[in-house]
Amino acid sequence: MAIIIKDFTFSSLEIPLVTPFTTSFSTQTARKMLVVQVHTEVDGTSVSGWGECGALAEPVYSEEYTAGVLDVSERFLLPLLAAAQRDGGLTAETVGHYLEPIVGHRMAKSAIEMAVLDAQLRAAGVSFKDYLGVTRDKVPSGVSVGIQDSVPRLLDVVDGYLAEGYQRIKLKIKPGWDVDPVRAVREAHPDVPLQVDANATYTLVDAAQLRKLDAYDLLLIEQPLAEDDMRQHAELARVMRTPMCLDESVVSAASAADAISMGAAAIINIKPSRVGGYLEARRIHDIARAHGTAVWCGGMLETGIGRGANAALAGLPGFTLPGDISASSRFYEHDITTPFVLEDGFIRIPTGPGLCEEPNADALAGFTTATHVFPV
Ligand code: OSB
Ligand code: MG
Repeated sequence: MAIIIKDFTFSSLEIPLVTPFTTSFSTQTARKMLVVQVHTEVDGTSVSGWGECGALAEPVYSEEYTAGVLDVSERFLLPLLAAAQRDGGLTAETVGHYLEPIVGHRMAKSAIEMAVLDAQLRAAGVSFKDYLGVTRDKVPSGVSVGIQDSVPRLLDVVDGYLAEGYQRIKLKIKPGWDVDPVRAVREAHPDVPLQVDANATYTLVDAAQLRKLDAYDLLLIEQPLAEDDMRQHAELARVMRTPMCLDESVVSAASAADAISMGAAAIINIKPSRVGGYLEARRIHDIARAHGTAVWCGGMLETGIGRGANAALAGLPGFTLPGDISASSRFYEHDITTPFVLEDGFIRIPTGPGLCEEPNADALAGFTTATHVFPV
């Protein structure tokens, strides 16, 4: 089924967060992001597809940022797709191949591939769940808890999430906010599945401090060291009992294979946007599963566009740990699709055609600060 792409519309959105979200790299009060709509024609019928881009407004989580995504898309990525289309045979599955000449920029590539895949599946009337061959109907929901002003405040926030039914708590940590908050949460909740995420803010010199976390029965420690410190993660993993999990360092199936074979990751956080798209995310799942390495699905404060697609991905059998796939209300009072809700600690996997529900036009317009149309 050949797909003819007419144009891409990139909408710059600014969606307020219900509470500020603080990590080791920034405090966000609103999610500034790009949503992509592709207009296509499939077998003579007009179909549009939707994607969202994981990039933040500033290059503080990875080197990508929203303005850079717009620039590289307009200047390089979409012209490559236009050329591929003239040669014929463009499908969602070949988008990644045609974009390969451009180095990096995986979040930009991911958003583009996502929109094309959504259009293709919508045209075929196939859900992403069925496309992936997922048989589960729902996935367990975890929540990522930002750095708070004080330990008592953190305990209140965690209590609130547990009361809502979240099945696992992830605490953001940084130097000066690590052992004390972890100890406090563990003492208050001896049995809760608990893990930490440092967002690349420590160095191997901090190994003695990080080892103190071994006392709190954590599921994993996520990305304590820098993105390019794969070897150092392997060294740290050898001296810690807490399983090592990588996020930022795993940018592709190839780097996932490296991390596994080096002993740098016992567990991998798979974020489709970080690795260039849902198809590469599935390849990482497959490689990890073949090695017996557990994976779980991370998040980038997705709207309803990405959240449902993440839930479908996390339905694959290698996703054995709860993901950062929370209810929409974790971040947003108003989402741009029907909000995802917690049902006994689970998020339901969407079953409609495509990767997501079409966003509500009024909601989308309400959060849009700029629109950019790129003909292909
Ligand atoms: O490291 O997992 C991360 C959010 C933005 C950037 C990086 C990360 C996160 C989260 C939140 O932890 C995950 C989510 O619930 O979307
Ligand atoms: Mg992380």
